[in-house]
Formats: sequence, structure tokens, C-alpha cells
Amino acid sequence: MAKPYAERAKNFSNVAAKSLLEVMERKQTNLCVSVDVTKTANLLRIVAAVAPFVCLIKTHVDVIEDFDPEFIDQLKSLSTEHDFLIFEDRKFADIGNTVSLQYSSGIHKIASWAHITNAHPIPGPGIIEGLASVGLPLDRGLLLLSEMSSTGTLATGFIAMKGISKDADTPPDEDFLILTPGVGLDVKGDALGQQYRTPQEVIAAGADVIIVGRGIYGKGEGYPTKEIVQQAEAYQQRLKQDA
Ligand code: S5P
Repeated sequence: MAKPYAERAKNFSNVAAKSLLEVMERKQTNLCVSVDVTKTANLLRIVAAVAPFVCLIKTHVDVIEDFDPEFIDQLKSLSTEHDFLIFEDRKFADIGNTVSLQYSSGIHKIASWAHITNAHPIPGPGIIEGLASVGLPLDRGLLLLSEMSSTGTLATGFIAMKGISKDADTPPDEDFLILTPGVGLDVKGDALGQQYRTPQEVIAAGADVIIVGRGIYGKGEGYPTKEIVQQAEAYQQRLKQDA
């Protein structure tokens, strides 16, 4: 039996990691829905539909065509109302100075609203220092990409790089949160190299939070809202069984 989320929350000093585990405990869910759609109305419709079943919503804010600051206010209200965190999947990948600007500034001002973001560790420790200089004062969390779900990926375990995360000095019982995308119940992949595993497979491999996208909201125009609600509930229940 896995340790209760509330107990694991005590292992983390990072506020975002702790908050995520606390939400998981309160709502008894480890489902994150990834919403990759291009219109704010559609994104907010999907988020409202899945909100009761998730601990986390993942966005790619740079694919949105009608972005405005009001959209962020609406997303934040849904996050407060339905008790979930927001993860902007920005996959930062540059030197510390550049990522700190990309994170804090520009049109999207990601650090001002996303509880969690992520980065490729490839540039070295400076990327983490740059993002931390912006994010830590705001109690934000940073995930590092150690692997990717796509065919032929070159990212295979960079997290082991010395000085980034797990190194020789890391105590063996240190807790890590593992968030895993590329999950689908009845599909194997897409035409552009995405590869899916089942919830059972990724949980067995150590995933704490499972990220599901098109498996829940559909492709193209997407599923009707009723079907999205049914899919989200089905995934949440399935994950509970497999955990
Ligand atoms: O290795 C990865 C890492 C990420 S963050 N593979 C992924 O698919 N992702 C993201 O997860 C990807 O950018 C997309 O937003 C989501 C998967 O969406 P789906 O529709 O294929 O479930």
C-alpha cells in the first residue's frame, strides 16, 4: 500500500509540491488533465468539466490564439473554486538569464499564475537557478524532464546528472514527485511519435501523478462536455484502482 499523500506532503519543503500532495489527499485523485486546445472558451469549458476529478490542470499557453489576461483570471478562479493547481508545460531550455525573463515576462507572465512549470535539465544548473530566482519567492514549483514519451527521444535519464537532482549526496529516502504523461486507456499513440502506456504500466513504473490529454477531451473539435466528464471520472476511478 502506497504512503498516504498527506504523509508524503510532510517530506517536501517546496510549497507547490506540498500543496499538490495536499490537494491529492483532499480530492483523492492523482489525475492531471492536459488541455492542448487553441481557443480560451474551449479550454475553460474542458477545465470546468474535468475540474472535480483532477488535482492538476496542465496548459500550453503558447498555443492559445485568443489569449488575454482575463483568461488567466478565469483559469485562476476555476482553480480556487475546484481546488486544483495549474501546471504550465513550458519546457524551458535556455541559459539562466534567458529563462528567468521567459518565466517572468512577455505576454504570458507564467510565474504570476502557474503554480508549477518544467524545464529540460540539458543547459545545466543555471537553468534551475534562473527559474528559482523568479519562482521561489512566489512559492512556485519546478519539474525536470528526465525522459520523454516520444519515439526516438534523446532524453533518457538526465535527472541523474550531478548537481541537478539525484546525485551521490542525495539521501536514499529523499522523496520525489513523478508526473507522467503519455497515458491512454485504449490508444497506442498518434501519427507524430507520441507513445501511450496504460495507467497501470506508468503507476508500476513509479508515477505519482498521471497526465492524460486527448484520451479525455478528444481530438479535433473534441468530445461534447458530457463525454469529457464521463472520461475524466472513468480515468480517476481507474487510477484509484491501479494505485
Ligand atoms: O514526454 C512527454 C512530456 C510531456 S510534458 N510527453 C508528453 O506527451 N508531454 C505532454 O503531455 C505533451 O506536451 C502534451 O501536452 C501531453 C500529452 O497529451 P496527450 O494528448 O498525448 O495525452
